[in-house]
Amino acid sequence: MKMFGRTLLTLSLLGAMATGVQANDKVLRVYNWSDYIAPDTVKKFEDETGIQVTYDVFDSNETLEARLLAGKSGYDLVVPSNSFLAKQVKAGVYQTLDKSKLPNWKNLNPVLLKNASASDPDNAHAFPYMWGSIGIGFNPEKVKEVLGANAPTNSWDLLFKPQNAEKLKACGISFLDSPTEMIPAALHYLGYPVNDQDKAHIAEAEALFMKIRPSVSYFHSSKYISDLANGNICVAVGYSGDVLQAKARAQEAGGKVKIDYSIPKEGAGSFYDMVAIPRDAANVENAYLFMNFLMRPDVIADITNNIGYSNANAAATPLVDEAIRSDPGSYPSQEVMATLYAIPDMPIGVQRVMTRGWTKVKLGK
Ligand code: SPD
Repeated sequence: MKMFGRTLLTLSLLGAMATGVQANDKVLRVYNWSDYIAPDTVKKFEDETGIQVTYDVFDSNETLEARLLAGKSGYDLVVPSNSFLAKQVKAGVYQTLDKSKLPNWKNLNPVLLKNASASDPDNAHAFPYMWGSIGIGFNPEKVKEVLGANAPTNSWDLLFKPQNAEKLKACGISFLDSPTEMIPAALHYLGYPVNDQDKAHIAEAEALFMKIRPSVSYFHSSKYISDLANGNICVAVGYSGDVLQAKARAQEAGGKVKIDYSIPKEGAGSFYDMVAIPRDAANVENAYLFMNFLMRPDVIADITNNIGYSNANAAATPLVDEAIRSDPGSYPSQEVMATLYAIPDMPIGVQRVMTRGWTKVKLGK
């Protein structure tokens, strides 16, 4: 029996190789950011197509990139940010998209497609899923208790001024565990370009973190959602939609904990998260079906309504809850948008320098 099964498998693989068509069982393996999909999206897709989805999550580009560059990630669909995409495209990590298999592409927002094409000319390998900013999530009541009514919650001074961080230590501070996002934030605060490759300037940015390191509770890129919501920390540098999820959870839990999100007036990082098919994906046709499904206005609007991030689908906008569309954290004003900078795409060598420095920051020595 076993032998027969193996022979059949071998024959179908040989057949697939001969026709150039990749094998597609009724399975799909997706690797997405944590807290980045509606609770029933995958089930809806499975019910409509009969395809079984294995859905895994990560919480940093660094983690995703390590898997992709090691080769044979085992995934059919992944979600890198635009700042990492360009390098990965050049490294040949992704398949060129056959847009004839994506009839719902027409629903995507042309302005956002154009912005995203800066990392992937002609949007040849990926489409934008969600976008957002990296700002400050905070508990206004606790921050006020510690720093008074004039606490600079609209400025990076809130955290980068050691005298503020020292006081906020009492109620808990967290930063994203991502050197490629946090070091540019410090460079920007210090008045340097966010894509500054000067090692002395990068060292200054690390030194800024070292000064406040004793006041930081932890560095993590997803744990702050629940910690903000249940009052375990009072300030988190985090992703816009994740902070809005913390706010929603706190409200659902009775509203005792209040959470706000601010995009600091000095400016903050912005990102697009992009959906792409790895070169060695085993279930390419199913990946196209899932991509096309995610481009459906009803599907993507439902995701935004659950996770609080703005999607890149123009046709979905009328279906997005008014509360989200009018939230300046999800949909900032034009004025605020003008203060956002794109998280820079750093050469691998500079990325390594940042990662080494960041390890020292986390260790505090
Ligand atoms: N929980 C989902 C977080 C998604 C954040 N992606 C951001 C990447 C920033 N470069």
